[in-house]
Amino acid sequence: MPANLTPEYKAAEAAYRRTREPRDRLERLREMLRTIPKHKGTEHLQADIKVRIKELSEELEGPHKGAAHGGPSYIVRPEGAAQIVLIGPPNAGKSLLHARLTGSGARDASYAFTTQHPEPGMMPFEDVQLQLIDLPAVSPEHPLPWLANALQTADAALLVVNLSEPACVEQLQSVHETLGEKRVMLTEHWPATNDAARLEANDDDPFALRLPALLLANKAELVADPKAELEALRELAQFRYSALAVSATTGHGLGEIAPWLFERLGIVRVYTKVPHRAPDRDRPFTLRRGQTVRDLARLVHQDLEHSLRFARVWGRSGFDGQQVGADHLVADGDVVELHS
Ligand SMILES: Nc1nc2c(ncn2[C@@H]2O[C@H](COP(=O)(O)OP(=O)(O)O)[C@@H](O)[C@H]2O)c(=O)[nH]1
Ligand SMILES: [Mg+2]
Repeated sequence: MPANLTPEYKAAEAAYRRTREPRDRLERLREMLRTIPKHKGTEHLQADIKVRIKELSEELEGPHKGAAHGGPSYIVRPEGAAQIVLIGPPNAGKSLLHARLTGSGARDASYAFTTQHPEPGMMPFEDVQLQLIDLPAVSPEHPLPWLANALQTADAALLVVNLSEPACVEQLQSVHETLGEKRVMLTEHWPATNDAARLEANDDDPFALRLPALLLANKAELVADPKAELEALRELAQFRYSALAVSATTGHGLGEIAPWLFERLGIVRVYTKVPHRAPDRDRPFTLRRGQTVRDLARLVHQDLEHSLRFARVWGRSGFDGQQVGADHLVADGDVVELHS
């Protein structure tokens, strides 16, 4: 990182890292370019910022052939409790897994084989939804110039491999290399809290992206001893991700995926209520471990964050009806009454 960056630039960069909405990101990038000290030491970074601005503005403004309204087709607006991407070599079963997990069963494998751009879908877990995005294969043969931008909105990745494929080790290596060239790193480390996620992203490189990953060893029904095979793969490929042996065809192991993600992402469901009324149990607000009543207020309504006086909490994070302040940490299943 260039040494003499100004506080103004650093603030712009921090704002960029915090932002997920693509248009806001573009704004922040322009702010970074505007504020970066223009000297020799920052030339590389300036060039990087310009490339990102170009890519993102083309993505947002350029009409795409495939897109219905000429809008963005490669960046999927986050919906639900978290956004998770399916990443892996060709033919690993990403699209079939996507179809099975999101219930978009209409798409058969012959169609899925032609995955060309991100395909969103929702994977239900209890009363929340996780957004699952099917992606084209990540391999040197199929360059995806938009991939780094498309991954910026993701919270995590499911790294899918074909356990019965003899070239699996090489394929994994090639996925890692291809992502690495785009400064995307998959990590076995899932941040314990929302704040930790932000701090860990605080790398020297503002464009480096670290995505927590769970490895899915798919087509497990094709091998005699999936457990042993998976351990052998772990040895050979030297990965440290948590891994599940699954089969998109038989459905084996698929039920474990959503609960695993829910837990490791630290998703926290909060049900709101108004005084003297029953809580709204239909649709929880979803936050992350480490978030507070203030974060909830912001989710409910922008203005509420500032007008909030106190809250009452029922559930794990407080005794029944306990009065708490804005900094109170919320816990999964809490019922919260916001008072402004
Ligand atoms: N035997 C078996 N075949 C699978 C499994 N999952 C996917 N397939 C098949 O593998 C091929 C590639 O699947 P696809 O989902 O298109 O892979 P993608 O390229 O990673 O999206 C298709 O013929 C699928 O039917 C599985 O768990 N077991
Ligand atoms: Mg596919």
